[in-house]
Amino acid sequence: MTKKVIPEDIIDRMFTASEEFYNGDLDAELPIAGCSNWKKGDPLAVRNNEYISFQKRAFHQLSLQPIIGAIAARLMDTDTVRYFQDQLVSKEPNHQDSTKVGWHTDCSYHSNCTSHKLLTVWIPLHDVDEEHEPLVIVDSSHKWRQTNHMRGFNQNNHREIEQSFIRQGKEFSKIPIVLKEGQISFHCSSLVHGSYQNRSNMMRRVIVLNVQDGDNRYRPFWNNGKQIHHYLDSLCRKQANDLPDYTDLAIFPVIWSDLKNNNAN
Ligand SMILES: O=C(O)CCC(=O)C(=O)O
Ligand SMILES: [Fe+2]
Repeated sequence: MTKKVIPEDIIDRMFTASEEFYNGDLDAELPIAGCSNWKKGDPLAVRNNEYISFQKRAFHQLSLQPIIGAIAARLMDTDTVRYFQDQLVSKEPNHQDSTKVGWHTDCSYHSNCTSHKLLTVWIPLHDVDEEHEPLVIVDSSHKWRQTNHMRGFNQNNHREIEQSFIRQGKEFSKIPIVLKEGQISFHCSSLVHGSYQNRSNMMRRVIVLNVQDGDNRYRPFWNNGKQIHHYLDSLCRKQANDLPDYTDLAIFPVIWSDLKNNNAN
């Protein structure tokens, strides 16, 4: 959790961009299917839109904030921080049980990455109090084993998952991350997290940004005989060996580089 590090005018601009986005005002259509991309008329109470910087350029202004990169570089102990993906997650107001986000780990969605250092940045577009249902993290869960296949984001089975960890002797201690506009939080990709229903009377909106360290590269990955692909694998350039290149700056721009900043001094 940080103090206020993102200026209010940038957050306000992102809030407006999210409204424009929901009204169909896009800069680019995602060229292929295969990711969550809520659109008007979809019944889902959690609106999940991935690769939003790709779809609407205004969101880059937030995702490329150097302060985010500078903090991430220290947390990941790396000299280079690259964008990996971002998403707009909103929850319809008023107690809807279906606005829960199930317990999951983000590394479960990043199996094609060689690095275990990827971080998620949670950036609310307004004050997020208890009633809006903040992000909830599970204390010390990044040390638990066998959590790298928890793809439960869209599940509504909190109690079931909790009980299964408790049966294994784990303490399932939940910490809500209440933030003011301009504050952000970082979590490592092996931390178990989710959230509960939005009890407020406004839509709860956040930008979720994933960043990769300088050493991260693509690796082929199979789960139960099925090859796993990341959405951007088919959009980024290829390496000489024909595998996706996670250092392609056109898709994964650098947010922070100690090398660049040292050269500038
Ligand atoms: O906003 C939420 O409730 C969940 C977001 C999330 O899964 C994340 O920040 O990694
Ligand atoms: Fe997550």
